[in-house]
Amino acid sequence: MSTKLILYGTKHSAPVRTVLLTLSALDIEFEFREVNLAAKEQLRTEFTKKNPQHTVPALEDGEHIIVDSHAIAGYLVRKYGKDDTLYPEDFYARAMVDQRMYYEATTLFATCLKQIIGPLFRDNITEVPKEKFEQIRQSYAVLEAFLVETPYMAGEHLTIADFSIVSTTSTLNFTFVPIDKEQWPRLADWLTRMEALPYYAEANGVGLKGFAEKVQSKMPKQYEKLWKKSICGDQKWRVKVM
Ligand SMILES: N[C@@H](CCC(=O)N[C@@H](CS)C(=O)NCC(=O)O)C(=O)O
Repeated sequence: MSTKLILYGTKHSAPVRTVLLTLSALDIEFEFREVNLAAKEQLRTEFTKKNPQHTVPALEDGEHIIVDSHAIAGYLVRKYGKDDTLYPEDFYARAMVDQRMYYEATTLFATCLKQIIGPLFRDNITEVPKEKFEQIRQSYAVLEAFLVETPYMAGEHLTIADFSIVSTTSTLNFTFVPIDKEQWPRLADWLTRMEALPYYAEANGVGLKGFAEKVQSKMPKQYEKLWKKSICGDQKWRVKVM
């Protein structure tokens, strides 16, 4: 590779962690450039020139800039992957991966996570409305259904759909609605298998833990109450990545 890839982002961001997981799985060298969202660095002209959507992640590959975690993950596999396992060339297999990633983008991230995070960090609310937790539970039920026929989110093998979904689902699980292994056994098992990937802790766990600490500081009372009420009383999920 002639030019080193540059990834712009913060490890607290779930979409950024999707890209970190993909880069790790492909064993690609890259430079990480921190974009501090709290300081609104994503709105600075030097960044909006690269990404008018002012979102992270953004990837610089020589003269090209690619934005959106799903587009970046697919690009990385197609350009740098030794084979197509993580993002299959087969039309149907790829459609499955794409569908799962659209679900992540529109529901897990945009509807579940972003709608909680916005008010928490932008409007300084300290209590998340209960219906938001119900939306997360409903999305866990959909993920459980995705896993009925196959061990991974989009088929028999690990793909970038798993990276995308684990970045948000691990965040929702760790901060807002712990995954109850009685209610969603396939989802709990899948998450355990994802956590066992050799690069998981570094690529997803570190940023996830940092993000969870920020959430806890924003809603300390509700956070404790949520975890006390959790059916996963052993807090297995919570300590796993620490
Ligand atoms: N669909 C996008 C979502 C990216 C996104 O919204 N990132 C958030 C951080 S998690 C962000 O950069 N927010 C800053 C802003 O919108 O100004 C992706 O998957 O990359």
